[in-house]
Amino acid sequence: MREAVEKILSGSHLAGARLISLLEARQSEGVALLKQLYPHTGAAFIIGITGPPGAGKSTLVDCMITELRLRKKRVGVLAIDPSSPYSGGALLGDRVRMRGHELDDGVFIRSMASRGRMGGIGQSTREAVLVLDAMGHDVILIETVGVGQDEIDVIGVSHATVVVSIPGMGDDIQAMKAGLLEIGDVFVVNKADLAGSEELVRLLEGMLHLRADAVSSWRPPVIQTVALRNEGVAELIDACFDFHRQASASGLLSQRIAGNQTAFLRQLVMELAAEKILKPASSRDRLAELNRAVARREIDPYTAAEKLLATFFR
Ligand SMILES: Nc1nc2c(ncn2[C@@H]2O[C@H](COP(=O)(O)OP(=O)(O)OP(=O)(O)O)[C@@H](O)[C@H]2O)c(=O)[nH]1
Ligand SMILES: [Mg+2]
Repeated sequence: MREAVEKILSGSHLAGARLISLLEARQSEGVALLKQLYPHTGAAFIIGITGPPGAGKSTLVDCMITELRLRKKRVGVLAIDPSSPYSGGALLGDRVRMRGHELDDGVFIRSMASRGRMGGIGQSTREAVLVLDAMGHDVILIETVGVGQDEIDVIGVSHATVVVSIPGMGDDIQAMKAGLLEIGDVFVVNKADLAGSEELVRLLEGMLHLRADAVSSWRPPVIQTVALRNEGVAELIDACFDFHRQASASGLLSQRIAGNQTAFLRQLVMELAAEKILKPASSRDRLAELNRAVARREIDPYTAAEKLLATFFR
């Protein structure tokens, strides 16, 4: 155990990858390691990159890695894949597009299934981020598709959120108004080589103008990029660091981190409680018994749940 902890702290890719796999498989051995690593986390700057499928997020992340390496930052990347719960598919796509960094010791890239055994990306992503943090990465990039719960979860672990959009999104922008527009700290109009990018920038700026940020005076910038040609990427990285500086100074960041932490802790408490309550054989028998009574309409499910809990909390 000591050895594994030291390997991870020294940045070993192999040890890091192994631990993330353990955590994904919900092995208690993984949690034991994470407990020891936790005091060594907290230094990384965590950036979530979200946006619709095909917006160029992976291409952009690839450029961001290059730019961050020029600035001597060690970079960890998590690519959250929504489509394939186990492997293959888009995972391969992301690997192929980020392949240029494979031989760079300062870059660690990991693809993760968005829906693990417990459902939802929340926990495994959070745990993987802790591993990447403990490995000594200065910046952690998390790519997720902005289609629903996944990006909401990813905000729950990020310090800054980059929302990527592309010209010609049309109605999608309206949908964005409700969701993604509220969560972005930095906005990117990628594929700025295509027609309609100036219009999209103006539209976004107009909509962002209406956004009320209570805590900070940060005005989310809209940055045009052509990820295919590595254009606008330095500006994007500058904007992320600017946000980090301002949000640190204003207290927004510590407030966000505290909120994220509370959510994590609550989630762990609920999982532990559920396990303690539902796992024992006696509980399973009692549950089956109550279930039969519910089916016969002798008891309603609410009362049944209360009865089961009552045996634990008197
Ligand atoms: N014209 C143009 N095409 C781009 C640009 N950036 C990326 N692309 C292309 O857009 C396509 C999708 O790029 P990805 O990086 O895979 O997009 P993604 O958002 O990661 O896609 P998913 O992970 O599948 O949601 C690829 O064919 C890229 O080559 C750009 O700046 N301009
Ligand atoms: Mg991608």
